[in-house]
Amino acid sequence: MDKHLQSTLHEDRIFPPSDDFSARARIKSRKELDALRAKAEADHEGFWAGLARKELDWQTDFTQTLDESHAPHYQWFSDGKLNISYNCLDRHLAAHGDKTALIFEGEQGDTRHISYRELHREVCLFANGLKSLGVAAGDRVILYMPMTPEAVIAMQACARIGATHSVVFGGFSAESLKDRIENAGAKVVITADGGHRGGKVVALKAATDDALSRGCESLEKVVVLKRAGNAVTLQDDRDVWWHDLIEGQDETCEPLWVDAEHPLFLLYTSGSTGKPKGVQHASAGYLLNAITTMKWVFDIRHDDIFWCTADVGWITGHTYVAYGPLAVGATQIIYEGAPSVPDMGRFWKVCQDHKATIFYTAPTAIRALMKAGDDIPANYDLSSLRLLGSVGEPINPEAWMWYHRVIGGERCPIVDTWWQTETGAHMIAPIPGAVTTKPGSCTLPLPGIAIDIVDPDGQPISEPNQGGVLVIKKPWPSMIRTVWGDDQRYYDTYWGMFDGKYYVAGDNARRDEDGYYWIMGRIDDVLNISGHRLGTMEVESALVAHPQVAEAAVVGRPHAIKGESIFAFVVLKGERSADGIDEDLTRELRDWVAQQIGPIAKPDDIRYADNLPKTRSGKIMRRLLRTIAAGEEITQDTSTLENEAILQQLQGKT
Ligand code: 7RM
Repeated sequence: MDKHLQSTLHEDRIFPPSDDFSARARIKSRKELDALRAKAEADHEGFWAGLARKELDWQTDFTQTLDESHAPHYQWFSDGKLNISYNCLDRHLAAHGDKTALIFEGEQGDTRHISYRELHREVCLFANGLKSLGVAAGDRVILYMPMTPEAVIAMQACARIGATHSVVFGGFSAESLKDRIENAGAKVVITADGGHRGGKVVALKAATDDALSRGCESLEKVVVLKRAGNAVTLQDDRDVWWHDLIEGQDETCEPLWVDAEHPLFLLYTSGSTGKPKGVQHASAGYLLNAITTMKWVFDIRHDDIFWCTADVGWITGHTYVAYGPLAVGATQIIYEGAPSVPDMGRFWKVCQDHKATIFYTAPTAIRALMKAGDDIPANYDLSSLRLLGSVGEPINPEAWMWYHRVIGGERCPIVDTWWQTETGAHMIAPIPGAVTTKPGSCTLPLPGIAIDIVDPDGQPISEPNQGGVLVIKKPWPSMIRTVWGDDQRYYDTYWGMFDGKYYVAGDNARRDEDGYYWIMGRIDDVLNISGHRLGTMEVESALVAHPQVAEAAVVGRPHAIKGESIFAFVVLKGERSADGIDEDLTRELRDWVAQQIGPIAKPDDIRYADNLPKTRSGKIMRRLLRTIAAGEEITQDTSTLENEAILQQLQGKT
């Protein structure tokens, strides 16, 4: 069997930054970037200590940069004190109090502009409201909210008083909400009557009531924002309207100075077992990497209009909506709803109407918008855009090219950012004014981030294009601190594979001859065809490169001779046959893949469907597809799927 993961896909297109972009960028050349990287390599702690003092406002300076005495529970700047909300709001007021912080657009078209001064006021009022409910430093507060400014206000208010928030995505069920409230031992839930999503009202308060009726012993109070105006029932002793809570509160609220390591938030990821896994982040280190990446990767400037489309229920919505843009004093767009309301032009209309300059979204959205055709974006003026970003999954080169050509007008650099809930901020990404991009590669590790690729024995793989396990070799400020209440699970999941030596991300990757990183897929999804180990990404990208294919997912299916054969699920740009089978096209696609990357990667089976099973944040769930490909009944939990109904179709039942 191959020791290394085999790579078969070759991509020769390259896109150097334009002189114009580089001239105005914060980091202007590869030389400048390499110097920064060399500085970090020469003195890892000194590099981060310098940035921590430059980029953060401290109430008490720190004397120790990195404390390794509890490794792998690393601590950064641990005897320093600061407040995260102060760093996001107060410090901008004197010079930029009237600058717009948030441009909000609801799904139904309502808009609001909120300045830094107004946001600060709202955060103070609400923080005082939380205090009046008895919320104190270290208490856990759950947010189960629509994507409105109040979600950001509530997160910032928690940070202001040292409460640890945990946002549960509004699309999750009452049962998942209950599990998270119980695991966190939360005292308060902040929710809304409802939110607008996909043309419907999502009844958040009703789901909260349902969750609380199933247990949640620790829960004392529920705060309810009036948003959608749908009918709700308030329980007298437990529930309070947001507007009643802030009524008469003081408009100032002194920030509570907390330790650098104070738990800022928990964010639950579903994990492979049923029990939710609460990724715990700290304060100072987290905000530091949020800030450095806003500057390095998004090249954020005073006059930018930044739009990250992620919901605050995901890490992307924490780092690049609730914290990063505010910490650097930027103006950002928040959109409440779905990209398809009223039609697939909504994102482009929002970009046009609010003059977005930086747009950051996920490959799943890019592929869906690409499937809708070029005519739709052509109806909008996208000339304000200067930089595009991608996050969440490998972006297939064809989707990258479409994004570049149709959305970016061949003018905007694309930053393909690799990172995780656990890493807190971008780890591998191009610096747009300095790094030549290649479609499908997240390019180079950021300064101060020690990435490597190792074989199953933990030996670094130095030959180019040999796939292996992606690891991070040195601690970094915004790293996960633990799994809430389960240090053993923290160790087992992220450090166990190489006995605590490296942080293991769970992805496979290769590095090409220029040192560029290419993510090949999750370790658990590797295909094993006659002893050749292949990642999912390359076969999928070869399929997506076919003019008729919009999206593809491949999995291994048990095979008597080869061990595994490749089973591909394909979404076409146009119509598909009713039974999901199309022999002519299948023959063509098999030949196409053989031609693009070699006969070894030829799918034995191809099934056509209207969509793929995805998590709520848009990642393809290959685990379920493996069960379907093997012809087995699905016994896994499918409630975290965004589109549960698609399973019937994928099984060939509709
Ligand atoms: C930010 C986020 C993390 C996993 C990660 C990868 C995949 C994310 C990229 C990517 C290829 C990218 N956090 N992933 N970004 N794969 N290229 N640019 O998504 O915790 O929800 O997921 O997502 O597998 O390990 S996450």
